[in-house]
Amino acid sequence: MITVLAGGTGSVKLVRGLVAQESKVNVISNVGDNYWLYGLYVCPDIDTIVYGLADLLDQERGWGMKKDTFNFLRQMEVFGEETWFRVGDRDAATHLIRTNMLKNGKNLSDITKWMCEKFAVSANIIPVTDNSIETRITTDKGELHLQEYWVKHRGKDPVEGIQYIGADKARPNPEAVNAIHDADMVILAPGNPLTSIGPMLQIKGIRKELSKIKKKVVAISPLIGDNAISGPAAKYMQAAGIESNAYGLAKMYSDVCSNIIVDTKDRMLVNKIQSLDMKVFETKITMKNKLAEDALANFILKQVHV
Ligand code: FO1
Ligand code: CA
Ligand code: CA
Repeated sequence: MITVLAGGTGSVKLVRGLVAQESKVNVISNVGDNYWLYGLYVCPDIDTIVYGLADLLDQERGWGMKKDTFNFLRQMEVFGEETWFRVGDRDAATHLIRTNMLKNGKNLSDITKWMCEKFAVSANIIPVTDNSIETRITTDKGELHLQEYWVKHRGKDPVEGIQYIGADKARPNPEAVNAIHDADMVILAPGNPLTSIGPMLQIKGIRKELSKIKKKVVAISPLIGDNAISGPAAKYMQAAGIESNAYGLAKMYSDVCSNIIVDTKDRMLVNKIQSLDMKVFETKITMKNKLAEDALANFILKQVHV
């Protein structure tokens, strides 16, 4: 049994590759990106993994449902609402039903399980906590919710800091703790280290459980050289005072992880990473198509012995 800690867009391809090859996969999902919009509770990372595994994800965007329409959003615009967060019509149904279930007293874990059943997703998707965590980006213009910074303001302003509001008080999902404890291997997906994996590591119970079994934890770098394969990871790492390359990532994860997979182009960093007492594996980490997803998943499951 394997357990993956995952964000959304950067993580979903690897999760799909792993689920194709392994019968029992737990996915512990980030909730720091969750966002209230028009009274609806949007969980981008959970939904991206659910849609990705159900083959409903819009692959080009990396979020939302494929072939979705935007009539609901256009009508909100008519009503004078802000529409920078592009919720599709079918996607809106997900947020609406989830919000109703929350209002009826269900927790996010149970709702997510129900959602997996409805979308015929066999992986066990576990929100890292049922409490609220909010990732906030500090810029010279003040503090913004991650979605406001990245989607509304298009990630333009220089980042001064990143905060995880609520993470210190959040109770780790007991199922997530067990999924880490019982796993043969725990994988830190190649999501954004600061905004996808970072918020989960900030929860004490999660961090502690990972550090206990760190020999079994394998991180996949989302970077090649000084840049992220996609998204703003490098910018956030620099803002957090972390070198934006595989070495910086390894150092950031070194308390909770003893193995790291880096791209073959980063061979020159291997010795330096090994000095952190980490095992380093090299392979091609970009996943441009399904074949590459399967190849990376296969490499992790077959070539990395923990
Ligand atoms: N990302 C965008 O860049 N623009 C959007 O309009 C947008 C809408 C959206 C709707 C539902 C959903 O689940 C995700 C959505 N995302 C969008 C992606 C999401 O906000 C990501 O969490 C962030 O891009 C940060 O990783
Ligand atoms: Ca995300
Ligand atoms: Ca992400």
